[in-house]
Amino acid sequence: MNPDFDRLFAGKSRVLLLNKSDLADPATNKRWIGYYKQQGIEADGVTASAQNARSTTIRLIEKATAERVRHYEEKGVQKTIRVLIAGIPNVGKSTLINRIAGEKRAQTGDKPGVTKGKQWVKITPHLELLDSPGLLWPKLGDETIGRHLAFLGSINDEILNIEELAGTLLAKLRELAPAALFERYKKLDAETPESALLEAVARSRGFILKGGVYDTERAARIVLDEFRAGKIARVSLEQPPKEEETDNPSVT
Ligand SMILES: Nc1nc2c(ncn2[C@@H]2O[C@H](COP(=O)(O)OP(=O)(O)O)[C@@H](O)[C@H]2O)c(=O)[nH]1
Ligand SMILES: [Mg+2]
Repeated sequence: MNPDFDRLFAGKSRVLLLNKSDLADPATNKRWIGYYKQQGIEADGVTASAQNARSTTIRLIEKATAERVRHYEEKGVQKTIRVLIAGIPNVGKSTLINRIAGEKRAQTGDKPGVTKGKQWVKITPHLELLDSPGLLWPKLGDETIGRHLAFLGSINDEILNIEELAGTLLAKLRELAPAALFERYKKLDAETPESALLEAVARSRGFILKGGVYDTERAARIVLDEFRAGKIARVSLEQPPKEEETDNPSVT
């Protein structure tokens, strides 16, 4: 999560949707949800492409805003809740909104004010969502965070050394999900030196250029694509801090 969000959205009601939960390790998803709940933040895992995304999102928002809504109702005012969907690039913000709004649109048909793009999208009579461009932050912190963002496709691949990135990802996957990795790329195993991982993928897929040179660039693209599509394994790159460290809710 963008570390600036705590500051940017201070004083606002906030819910946390852990999207693409279908791509992450289920046990780690649970730990992250528990970690945020412990800090008093409504959180749940969603898959924007699945059926439960709409109901889970609306349920969380209604829970997080119930107090304010009640406050206004006591004054006889029916407030519309407006929610900004914010997150780093490529986490599925637009997919989520389209998913939720698409179902709604199918029910209600064309209606003024219900439009896609950079406008408020009416979800229920008193709930509207707004999409936003992905937000990264100026200093990505240590190298590991930048690398994880690159693995996920949150940083434009064009400014990255794809082969180096894919090689590092393969080494990480060999730690996190060795069996699944070796199953997918048969020429790769526990003994393969780190510098030869990408070539092993090229050999596994028969990516050979004229002159018998392995096409490691093509292998790199395949590894990144397959990882991002969840074809290699369900893995989580980061774990929540251990419980003793989470006692203080201001820890980010
Ligand atoms: N597997 C999986 N893919 C998703 C999910 N949500 C979005 N995607 C894919 O992730 C990519 C980025 O989605 P997009 O909505 O454009 O992300 P945004 O940059 O946050 O708006 C697209 O290829 C989506 O199809 C999800 O829950 N699971
Ligand atoms: Mg988007």
